[in-house]
Amino acid sequence: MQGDGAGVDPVGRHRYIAGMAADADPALPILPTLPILVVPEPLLKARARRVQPGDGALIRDLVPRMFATMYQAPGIGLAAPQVGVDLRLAVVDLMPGEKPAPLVLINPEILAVSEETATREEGCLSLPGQYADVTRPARVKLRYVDPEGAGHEIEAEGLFAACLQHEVDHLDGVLFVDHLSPLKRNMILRRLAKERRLKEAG
Ligand code: K2U
Ligand code: ZN
Repeated sequence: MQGDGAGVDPVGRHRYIAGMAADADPALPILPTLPILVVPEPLLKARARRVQPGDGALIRDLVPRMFATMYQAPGIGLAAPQVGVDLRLAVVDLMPGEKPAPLVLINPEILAVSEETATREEGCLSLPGQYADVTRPARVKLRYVDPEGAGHEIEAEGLFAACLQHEVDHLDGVLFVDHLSPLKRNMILRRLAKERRLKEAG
């Protein structure tokens, strides 16, 4: 598919990103979203495998669905393991509402982090309803490959830096609760387990 790198054509990109704009052609297929895995799914704790050249077709199909899933959640980041796919791939869009700026991160690597740290409340689509203050390096340098195979190196700070680290963590089987004290981590995991039991009890 031709496109702007997010794996879809520019017109289609606007429509599926903006949630099928009013002028969308009703015949356009609505991209099915994917189920988001919730803790304690084992895949969320595993190290994902690197994307290989042979994964092109899978990525072209998966990336638009991951964006559709992320926008619907809503979220500003989503990692492939969260939708059950064992690949070092994540999508990010910090401004889904205003001017979408979708970013596809293939085999992302954090090259450097600042000494300075920043603390902000984080959530996670795989730990629904759970939030806690997480301290991370304030600035990061990230290397990644885009769907066209081009390499990139970017520097990020603020929410962007937190999001990039949060998504790369997912590819290493690390969740934001793993950065908390054992007490706080266990509190959140116990709350999730209780909510799951109540939901299953109906
Ligand atoms: O990976 C995910 O689970 C989506 C995360 C990404 C994220 C977490 C913490 C800090 C930045 C990004 C979020 O659930 S997306 C929801 C969200 C929206 C706005 C600001 C922070 C989190
Ligand atoms: Zn998350």
